[in-house]
Amino acid sequence: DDQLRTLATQVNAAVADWRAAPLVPGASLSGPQIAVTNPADRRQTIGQWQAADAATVERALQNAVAAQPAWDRMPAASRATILEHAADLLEQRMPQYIALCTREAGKTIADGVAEVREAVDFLRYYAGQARKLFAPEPLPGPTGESNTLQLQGRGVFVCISPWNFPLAIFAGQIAAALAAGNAVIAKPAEQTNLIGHAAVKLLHEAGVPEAVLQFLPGDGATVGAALTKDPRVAGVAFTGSTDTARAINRSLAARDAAIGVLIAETGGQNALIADSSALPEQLVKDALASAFTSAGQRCSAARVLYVQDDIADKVIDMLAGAMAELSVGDPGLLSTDVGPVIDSDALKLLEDHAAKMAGIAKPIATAKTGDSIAHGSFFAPRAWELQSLSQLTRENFGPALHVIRWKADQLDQVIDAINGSGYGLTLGIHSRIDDTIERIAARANVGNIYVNRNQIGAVVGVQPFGGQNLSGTGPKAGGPHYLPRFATEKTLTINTTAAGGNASLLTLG
Ligand code: UN1
Repeated sequence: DDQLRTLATQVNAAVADWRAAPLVPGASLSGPQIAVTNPADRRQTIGQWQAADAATVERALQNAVAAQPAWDRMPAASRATILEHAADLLEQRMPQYIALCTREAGKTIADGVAEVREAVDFLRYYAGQARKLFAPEPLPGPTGESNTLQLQGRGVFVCISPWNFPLAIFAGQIAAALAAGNAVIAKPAEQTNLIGHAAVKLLHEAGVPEAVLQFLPGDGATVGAALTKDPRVAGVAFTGSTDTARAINRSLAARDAAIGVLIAETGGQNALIADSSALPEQLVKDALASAFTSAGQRCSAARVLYVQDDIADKVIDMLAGAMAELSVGDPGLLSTDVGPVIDSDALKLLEDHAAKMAGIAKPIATAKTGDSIAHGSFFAPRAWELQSLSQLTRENFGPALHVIRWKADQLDQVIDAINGSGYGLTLGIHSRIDDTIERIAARANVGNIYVNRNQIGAVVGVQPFGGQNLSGTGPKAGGPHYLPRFATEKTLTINTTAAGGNASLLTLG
């Protein structure tokens, strides 16, 4: 529509000399400027970034420790007001943030819009939660005593975020940690430093003190590992691979300090189960959206389509037809369905996967690509038919879908195989039979189940998002239990009489 066209024009016109460097008060920055290239066209440099060194990491920790108590003592409602102001600013400046998502992360315009919206939603949601949960709560108790439960920030929180939601998840983690009264050190994914830098600047502009929210771009060893092993860090919010989450957990546990908290959201081997009562048109549309939106670079994306054999031929045919219609190319064009993958390493992994599939799977379809892809990291969406889920040994983070047929008496085996992958993030179900839907939903060990729709795009506050087992620690992002995990609880019991003793004991006594 017209609004989207106007937005796309603004997005594509937004050019700036985007820069990212550590945002750490008092640090003296040195070191090389590293060029950032556009994943859709590697010949284009869109900005520069500079990595943090060990001295900058140390300075950031000192700043955070010094600044946190005052931030924590502020009423939660005042912190919330600042985050809501940031949400307003982000909304006003939508085109330039979408532009960054398109150029640096290769997001389509539609994905860019969703990305900014989700960031705005996270900021407002955790602000609202903080107002509700952080007010001191008087508890009933015996006469002669007052009892209050109060949430407080844990201290310094490190937020390590992924490139696939470089604004939404980045801002979401930070918003929760800040709302709860923590000082935050944010380490973005190395692929999306420019977006992270712009988001942190915006939060500063909205009123978050610079020492309360610091920005440390850099690699996992110099920045990530140095932070997570430091005893001054009270907790880490992390979204990324299961292996990295494990390493962070080990590092937190090994410190000679209080045991740090880890809130991790990791990968998935997400399935979509369709039985013979599924409506093929709807199924194919939802499978396509679940597998190929954002070039399949969502941890929520469908990787495996289990289709009951009665409808399998028809569905596979329609899938191949629909894939031929996908438009793969320039993410800045409104007509593009699938943009590039994030970088050449990601592309290489997918190409290796395709080579492996060529040996063991039956090809179903490869989407067509236009001329615009010659210089970018593009992987045309692909689908194969497999015999069993055990043929997939890892999560394939891109537009790759695997179809497996099942027979009427094999439903339990299908669910066992999905649970057996060890992951448990999203699950799609396409069926018109209530019993089947209930049976699958009850037995599948996953965090988010979607019935007769696509299985991506969880909405903050509406569909709290996060998985089980290898897919993460919980609590779910955008859900009511997330924010309290960033806080510590304090019970305050005051004797309101002039006599000594313990009113509770007398009452219970
Ligand atoms: C992720 O891919 O890391 O439900 C999370 C969704 C998004 C979250 C995906 N809101 O698709």
